[in-house]
Amino acid sequence: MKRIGAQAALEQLDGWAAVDGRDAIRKVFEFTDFNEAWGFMSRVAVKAEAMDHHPEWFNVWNKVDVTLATHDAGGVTALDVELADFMARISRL
Ligand code: H2B
Repeated sequence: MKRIGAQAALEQLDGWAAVDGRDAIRKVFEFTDFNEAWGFMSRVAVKAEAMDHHPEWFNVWNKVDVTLATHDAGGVTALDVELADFMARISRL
């Protein structure tokens, strides 16, 4: 997968930001409670397995802090945009 870089990805996405010191993008999703946050993570986990493309993430109660990059490519690719788009769709449900 070809690296497109964080800036190109950010032009296509809402609410994501570049990460300092590496080519990656980050967004903190906030939910009403842990149940909603974990439900989100479960749906993303199934999608990530299907894509064989996995998020770096950290959860505390109702927040999920997500970083996306394609490790094999050394930076952000279309796979990260696809996963970010999926997160946008399901977090609005
Ligand atoms: N996820 C991400 N974000 N980047 C990768 O390069 C990647 C991955 N590679 N998930 C996959 C798994 C690879 O390690 C396996 C062996 O296919």
